[in-house]
Amino acid sequence: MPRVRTPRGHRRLGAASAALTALLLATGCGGGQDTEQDARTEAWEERRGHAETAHLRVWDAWMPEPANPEVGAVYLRVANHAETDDALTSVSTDVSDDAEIHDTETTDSGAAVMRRVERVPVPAQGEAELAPGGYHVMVNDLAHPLEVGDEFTLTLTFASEEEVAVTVPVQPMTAGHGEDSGHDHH
Ligand SMILES: [Cu+2]
Repeated sequence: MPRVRTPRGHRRLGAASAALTALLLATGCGGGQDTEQDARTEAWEERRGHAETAHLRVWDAWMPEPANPEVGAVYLRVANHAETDDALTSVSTDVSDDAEIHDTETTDSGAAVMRRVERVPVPAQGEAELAPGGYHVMVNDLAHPLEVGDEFTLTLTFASEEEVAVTVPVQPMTAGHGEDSGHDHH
């Protein structure tokens, strides 16, 4: 924010913030036509965890409030800025000693089943998404039940030996999965 020292500072700040709002509306992908639900979803999304190293960026990290008090799933996105392929190979948290990387598969009978995987590929100059219906971090044996508003630290270790620690907020299941937003697909 610009510092305004004149006696009319309040009015000038007001004008500056109106200009900022206009700028955000002009550049936002919602275009000001969001419904209330979309606005609430975006407010949750803004509070999701993010972290960065020289070559990796992690963002959109969150856990839907677990229905089962002992097990939760973490979703997030990873971008690899390096010229070489990388992969997420292990995970750990401060709320459980038992966190795993899972994928979700649909069986021949149409049931969704999860299985543990050793790695999530993150291609050079590319991205990986951990999202409902696909890859996720499964946090088993939670030390205590997690509720909306709680947060914890998730440490991601990559094949490149880079480590990224990201804060994961617990959010309502209804905070949105991004699957219908269309914003993030290339
Ligand atoms: Cu799982």
